Amino acid sequence: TSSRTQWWRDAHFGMFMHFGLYSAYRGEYTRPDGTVCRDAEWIERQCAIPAATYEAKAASFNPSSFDASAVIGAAKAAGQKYLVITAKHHDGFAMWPTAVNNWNIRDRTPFKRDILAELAVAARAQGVKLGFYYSIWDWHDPDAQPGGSNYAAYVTRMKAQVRELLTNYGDIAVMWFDGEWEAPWTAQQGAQLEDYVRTLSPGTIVNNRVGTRGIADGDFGTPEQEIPATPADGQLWESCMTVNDHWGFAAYDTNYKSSATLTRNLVGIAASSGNYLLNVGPDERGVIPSTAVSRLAGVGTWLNTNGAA
Ligand code: JFZ
Repeated sequence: TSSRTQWWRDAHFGMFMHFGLYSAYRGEYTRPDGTVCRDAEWIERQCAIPAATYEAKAASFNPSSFDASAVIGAAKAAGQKYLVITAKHHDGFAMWPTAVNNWNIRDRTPFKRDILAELAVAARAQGVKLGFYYSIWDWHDPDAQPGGSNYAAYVTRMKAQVRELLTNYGDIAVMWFDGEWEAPWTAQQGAQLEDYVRTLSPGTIVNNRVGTRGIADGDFGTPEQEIPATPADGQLWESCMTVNDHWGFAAYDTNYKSSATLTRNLVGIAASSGNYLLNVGPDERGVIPSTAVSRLAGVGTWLNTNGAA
């Protein structure tokens, strides 16, 4: 518990945002035979979408209604102090114009804008901290595949992307790694990546999925969809949860938690000195579903009414 993590421990509440090329499917893939397969941010893998088909989808991904100020405003209205956006999920698609490859929003979509730059400007203007989710597992880079001939070359590219994220967008509050469990990723590579982040950006708080989720990996543990009964000794922790039943946008998923449930989760987590990272998934236009926004706003109303904001 260093002063470096003070703001994060005080914050207790952040917005998680799963937004990527998968959002363009709206949770449904219609196969060539006309049958429909449903999933969200895992749709490429779970629905066995051919790589060429998934790549072609990028040409129609145009989330032109994305409004970074509105996103940050929704977080603020909920009482959330930081935002963690999926810069790159398992599909490997970069939501910023990375120079490392052309599998990114600028080179492949008609949208072309830099989601991360827009969020950085809006977050700074409204006093919300910004963090990036980055998947170590990568379904797109040939060298990252099981049996890929040159995983070291992929790791070099990954570090180059992490450098972009930590140097091109101002202060980055959190690096939230994921997908360490499937990649041919070792504890040593995790420790090296964590050191790399520390060197580039000493103030950035790092989650434990950078390595092997040990007590010494990163700054905080990441229980998922649960409030741990007995938090690990001395380790900071953050529970990530969905507002409905999926991380990425799925039009058919209207199973939104009530504001009361979300508030109870937040209060329970904060009472155990944890953080609550509550996810929303913008749709193919870049808009957070209005029900999600209003359920979050209900939490903010409770916080304000009870003097907890
Ligand atoms: C991962 C991703 O695969 C998923 O798409 C989403 O981004 C989520 C936040 O993280 O999924 C996980 C990761 C860890 C566990 C379960 C699902 N886990 O520890 O049980």
